[in-house]
Amino acid sequence: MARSNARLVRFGFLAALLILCGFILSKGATSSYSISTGGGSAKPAADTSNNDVDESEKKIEKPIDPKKPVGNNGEKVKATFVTLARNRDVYELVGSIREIEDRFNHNFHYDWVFLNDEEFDDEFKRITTAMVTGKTHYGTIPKEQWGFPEWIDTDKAAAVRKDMRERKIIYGDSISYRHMCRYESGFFFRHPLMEQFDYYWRVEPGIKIYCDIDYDVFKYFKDNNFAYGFTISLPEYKETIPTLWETTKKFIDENPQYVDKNSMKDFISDDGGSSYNGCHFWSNFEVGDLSLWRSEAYLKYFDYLDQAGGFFYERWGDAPVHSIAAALFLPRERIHFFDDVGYYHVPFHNCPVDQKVRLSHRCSCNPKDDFTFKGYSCVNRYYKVNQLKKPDGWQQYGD
Ligand SMILES: Nc1nc2c(ncn2[C@@H]2O[C@H](COP(=O)(O)OP(=O)(O)O)[C@@H](O)[C@H]2O)c(=O)[nH]1
Ligand SMILES: [Mg+2]
Repeated sequence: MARSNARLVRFGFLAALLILCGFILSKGATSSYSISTGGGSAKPAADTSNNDVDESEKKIEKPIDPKKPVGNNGEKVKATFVTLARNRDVYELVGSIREIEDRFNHNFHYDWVFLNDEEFDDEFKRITTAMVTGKTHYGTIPKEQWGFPEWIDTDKAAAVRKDMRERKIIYGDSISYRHMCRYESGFFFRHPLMEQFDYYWRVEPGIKIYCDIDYDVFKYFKDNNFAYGFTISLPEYKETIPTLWETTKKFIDENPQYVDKNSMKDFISDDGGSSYNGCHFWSNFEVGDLSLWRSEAYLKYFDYLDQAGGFFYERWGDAPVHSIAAALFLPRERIHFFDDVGYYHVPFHNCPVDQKVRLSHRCSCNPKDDFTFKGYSCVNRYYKVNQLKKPDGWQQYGD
């Protein structure tokens, strides 16, 4: 009797020990660590406690169709990435494509249009097609869009380049850079390959995207009726655009109907439009509604600038040309500042200063490098003229 009681006690003790072990194990051997980001999209720490999984939850997930868009309910906007590049740019470009794909496009599979003033070679096509998860398209630029128009005095243009070389103005002596700026200003959106699209995102070689973009940027643009989006803004070198503003003012005087009554003119001028403060959206990154560039206002404006010859007699960039047009022809609410994507093109960084944004979007950048609120950045002015509230803690990252 005593023996069987002792056996019962041993059995009871063993059972209690087993239950205790089970309980400890079920709590998980490793500790988990989670940060509350407030953004709501950070992944929860792995939950190892639920070993009693309902049978119905054990089913194997079907593999996701790699070409099926996720995160936008399958509703794809007619949109594309677009890159102007030379064949030799391919290895600098693959890094940019990888950044865009890893941070955004692997979920959405938007197409990519590549444009070049020469034929793309097989190596360029093979490599870029392997990198892009959407369809790729390759276009050659017609000669008349990448050359001196017949009304340009090429001797005068050559004298300008010589002078700019002596004054060490960046790209001041380059012919191809001028063709590039003119093409990006006035023609990329008219290429036949672009005709099927309503929205675009411009990408250059050597850029970085620092944060996860888990929403469909194009759908976001469409839903919000945005027409132009930027990440970095700064003043243009005045030496490259001595008469751009005078020419613009003449155009506006002749065509006042094109200036929107709620335009963001106060972003580009500090004195009511008398002079240009140089603020421009850095156009190596652009997300936009192509109908802005296809509008009568812009087509006429570009033509006016082109006739004036400043792409060759000066060195007008596509960034100030696009920016002035967006600031004048659009209502201000159609211009969008991306404070959440994180972006780099030498030498400036956009790194969200708001920690909540950085953590929830897994941004891989140092906010101390952020240019957004530095003294030289025009984004300060963008916040001011639009009466926007700067993110918490921005002062820490200004100068
Ligand atoms: N096809 C072609 N693309 C060019 C040429 N020059 C510049 N680009 C492209 O135009 C864009 C701007 O040129 P980039 O050298 O990056 O100028 P930066 O960013 O102002 O220093 C990039 O996408 C280049 O790949 C050219 O002569 N031919
Ligand atoms: Mg560049």
